[in-house]
Amino acid sequence: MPVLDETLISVFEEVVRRNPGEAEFHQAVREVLESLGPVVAKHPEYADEAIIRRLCEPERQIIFRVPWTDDAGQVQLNRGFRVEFNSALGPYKGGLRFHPSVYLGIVKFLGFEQIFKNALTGMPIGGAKGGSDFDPKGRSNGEVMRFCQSFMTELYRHLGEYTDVPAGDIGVGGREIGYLFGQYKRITNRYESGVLTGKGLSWGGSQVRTEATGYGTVFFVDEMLRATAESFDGKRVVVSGSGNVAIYAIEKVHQRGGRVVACSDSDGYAVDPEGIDLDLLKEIKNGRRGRMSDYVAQRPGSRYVADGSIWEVPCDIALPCATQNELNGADARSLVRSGCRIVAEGANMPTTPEAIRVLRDAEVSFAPGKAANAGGVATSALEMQQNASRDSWTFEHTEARLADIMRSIHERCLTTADAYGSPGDYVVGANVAGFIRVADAMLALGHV
Ligand code: NDP
Ligand code: 2IT
Repeated sequence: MPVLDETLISVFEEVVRRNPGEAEFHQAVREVLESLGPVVAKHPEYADEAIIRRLCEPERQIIFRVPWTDDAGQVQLNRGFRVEFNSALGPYKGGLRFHPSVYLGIVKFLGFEQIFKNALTGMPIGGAKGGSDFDPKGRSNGEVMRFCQSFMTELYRHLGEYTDVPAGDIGVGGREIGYLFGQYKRITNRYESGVLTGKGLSWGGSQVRTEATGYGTVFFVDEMLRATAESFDGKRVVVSGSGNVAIYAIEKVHQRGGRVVACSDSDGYAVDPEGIDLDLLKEIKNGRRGRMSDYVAQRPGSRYVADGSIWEVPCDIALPCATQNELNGADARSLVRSGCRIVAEGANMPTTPEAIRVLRDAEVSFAPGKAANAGGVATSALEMQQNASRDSWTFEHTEARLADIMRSIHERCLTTADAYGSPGDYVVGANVAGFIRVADAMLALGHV
C-alpha cells in the first residue's frame, strides 16, 4: 500500500488545513504525493525550492456570480469558478464543467490533476479548470445560451489565447462552447479562435476533438494490451457513462473488435449482450438528450438496471467514463471476481483510492485518467496549433497525431515507473513523469 513519504506529510497537512472541506482536492493531492517519495529523495532541489508546496497552491482562483433569466422570466442565480492552477508550461488549459455538484473542491481537484496530465502530453499547456453549479438538464437552448452569455460576461476578462484557454467537460459540449465563444467575440470584438477549444468544425474547431478523449483512452488500452501481446479482439468491455467520452470510447472499442456490453447514465445502466448499438445511442443522447431507459425501450435483447452498480456486469476491460469516485472498493472486488484484467480511466478520478488498492493487489492493470484520458486535452492543444497557424488538418492526420501522443504517454509512464522503482505501475509513472516536467520548468522560471 502506498504511503506518504516523511517529507511530504507536512505538505499534505498544509493542503488539508488551507483548503478545509475540499475532500476531492485532498484525495487528488494525496494520490500524487504518494508517488513522489522516490523523486524527492533523488532531487532535494524540489524541496529546497518549495516546488511541491507551490504546485498545491493555485496561481489564481476566480469565483463569480452568474445571474440569468429563465424562460418563465424568473431570475436564476449560479456560481462560476475558474481555478488557474499552474502556467509554468504554457497558458492555463482545462475544461469547464456545468453540473449541480460543482463547488470549489471539485474545480480544484480537476485543475490540480490537469497540471500533470497536460505536462504528460508533452505539449505547451498549463493547468486549469472551471465551471458552475448550473444544471443544464431540462433547460431549453435559450436558457443554456443566456446562462453561457452571463458566465462569459465575467470570465472573458481572465481569458486569452496566451492566458487561459477553456474547453468542455461534464455538461459542456459543442453547443455550450458555441454560446461561450459567441459572447467572447461580441464583448472583445476579436475573432480570437485560440481562446476556446472544442469549437465547431466550420468556425475554428479541429477534426477529432469531439472523439479525442474516448478514442485516446482506447488507444492507451491498445498499448497496454500490446505489452502482453493481446488485442481488443473478442474482449467484453464495460463503459460507464453515455456522454462525450463514453460514446467515443465505445465507438473505438467496436472499431478495434471488442464488444461493449454495458453503459450508463446517472439514473441506471443498460446491459446489451449483443454489443451497444452506437447509432441508436448517439441518436438518443446527442440527438434528443434522452436517457439510457429510452435506449433499452428501443433495443430488443437489452435490459435496464435502475439500481445497482454497472461494475457487476462481467467484463475483461472496464472503462469508467462518467465522473469522480464512481468505482469503489466493492465495485473493484466485483470486477476482480468477474476476471477483469484492465481498468482505464476515461473520466477524471473515477476510481476511489480503496478500489485502486484492490485492483493493484489483484494485479489488474490500472491506467489513471491523467494518462488514459489525456487525448482530449492533447487534441485541444492540436486545435490551438491549427488556430495559431490558421490551418486545418484532415481527420486522418489529426487522428494519427492523437494515436502517436497516446503511444508516447504510455511509453513515458512505463519508463518513468521503471526508473523510480515501480515497474508496470502506471499511477507512479504518470504522476512522476508529469511532475518532473512541470517541476523543472518551475525551477527554471524562479520564485513565481
Ligand atoms: P458528459 O456531460 O458528456 O457526460 C457525462 C456522463 O457521465 C453522462 O452519461 C452523465 O449522466 C454521467 N454522469 C455525470 N455525472 C454523474 C454523476 N454524478 N453520477 C453518475 N453519472 C454521472 O461529460 P464527458 O463525457 O465530457 O465527461 C465524462 C468524464 O470524463 C468526466 O469525469 C470528465 O471530467 C472526463 N473528461 C472529459 C474530457 C472531455 O474532453 N470532455 C477530457 C478528459 C476527461 P447524466 O446524463 O445522467 O448526468
Ligand atoms: O479533463 C480534461 O482533460 C478535459 N475536460 C479537457 C480539457 C481541454 O482543455 O481540452
